[in-house]
Amino acid sequence: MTFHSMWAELLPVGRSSASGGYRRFAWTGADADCRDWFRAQAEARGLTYEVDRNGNQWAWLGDPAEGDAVVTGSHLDSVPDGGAFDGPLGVVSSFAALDELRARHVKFTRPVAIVNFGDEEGARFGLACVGSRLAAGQLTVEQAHRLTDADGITLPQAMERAGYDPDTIGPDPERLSRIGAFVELHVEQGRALDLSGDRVGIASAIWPHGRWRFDFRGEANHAGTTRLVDRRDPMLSYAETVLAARREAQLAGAVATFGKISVEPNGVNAIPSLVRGWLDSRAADQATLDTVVTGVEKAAREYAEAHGVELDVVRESFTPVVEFEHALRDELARILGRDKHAGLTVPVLGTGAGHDAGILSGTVPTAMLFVRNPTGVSHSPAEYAAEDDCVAGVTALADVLEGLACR
Ligand code: HGY
Ligand code: MN
Ligand code: MN
Repeated sequence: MTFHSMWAELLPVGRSSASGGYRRFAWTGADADCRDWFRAQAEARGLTYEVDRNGNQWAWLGDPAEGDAVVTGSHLDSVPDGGAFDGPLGVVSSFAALDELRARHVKFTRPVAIVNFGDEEGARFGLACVGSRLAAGQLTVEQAHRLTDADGITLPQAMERAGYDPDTIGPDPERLSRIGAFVELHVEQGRALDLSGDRVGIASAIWPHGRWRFDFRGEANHAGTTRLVDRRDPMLSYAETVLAARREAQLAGAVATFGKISVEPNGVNAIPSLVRGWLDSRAADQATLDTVVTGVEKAAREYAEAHGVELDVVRESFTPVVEFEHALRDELARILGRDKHAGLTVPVLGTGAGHDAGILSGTVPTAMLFVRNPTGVSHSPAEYAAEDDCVAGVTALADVLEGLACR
């Protein structure tokens, strides 16, 4: 199996023929097909395959019980109509990098594993990085059991229907204690590498970011017969809040997006009773993020009051700032053969995108490699990375794994 052949095999899984985007949501059929693909890749290489208590998949080379393992991998699930690279590039590259190391006949001195973390995007249940948060104890079993999708199916029910035992979920400190370093390769979700002319870069940090649900409750009524003065229309408050989010983000040099909305009863000729909007906001530091979200909520409450609408705001997902461990980051720079002493700067870049590596960074030493994305577009069917850049990423990951696991 080459990178190209693995990529081609995975490409059609969970892809919408209508949009060309991916719908690989946690614990659905498409997710199961991705998981089958992962297991087949692991077993085809004679790796020890296992699924942990939280449904994350692992493929081991060597004995995990030895500890101090070097782990790589990423996720295979997607956002609605996401691209082909966000997540899968890291998993496919991990298998390809292992193949490259075997071709180099390296001698591993530490256990090595490839992981597929479940439900990284939170597309179905609204919380990002469920698999890695559960393992790291950043999501309690009670919180996980309360996660519910748009059809009212809870996470435990979805896991059970997918053939997994939801009663085992929970913190996995023993497993994480076996990891000496986790390195996640990911397509860049931005254009820094395209602008610098580099194929591969190293992550420095992840911006703090979160998701807040704004529930605007008004009064359902007839769209044709209700006078404007008599309306309590939540759609108006929502619309004004969307504009306020852009304004607050612009003022603060941050980002804020209302990308998801649900309307009840969602009829063309009915004034809504309820408009739910989800805010995603991110900033380079916590204080700025707090300023943006506070500003948006304050504006939303003023708009709601002006229209006789009630407002509830619920924080559904939050990830604090992540500063990747400097020693591991600098080790990657050294291994990649370019460091400041050689007069060459290693492209080290921050990101506003969340990752499992960010969740784990509080528990194990983690680092990230980025592969050039010429347009920077992500979370879209248009997401793209050139194959020669992807292959350069595989070589860089193989070099890093060799440098870390074959001392
Ligand atoms: O939303 C994110 O930043 C990531 O893709 N889960
Ligand atoms: Mn993503
Ligand atoms: Mn991702």
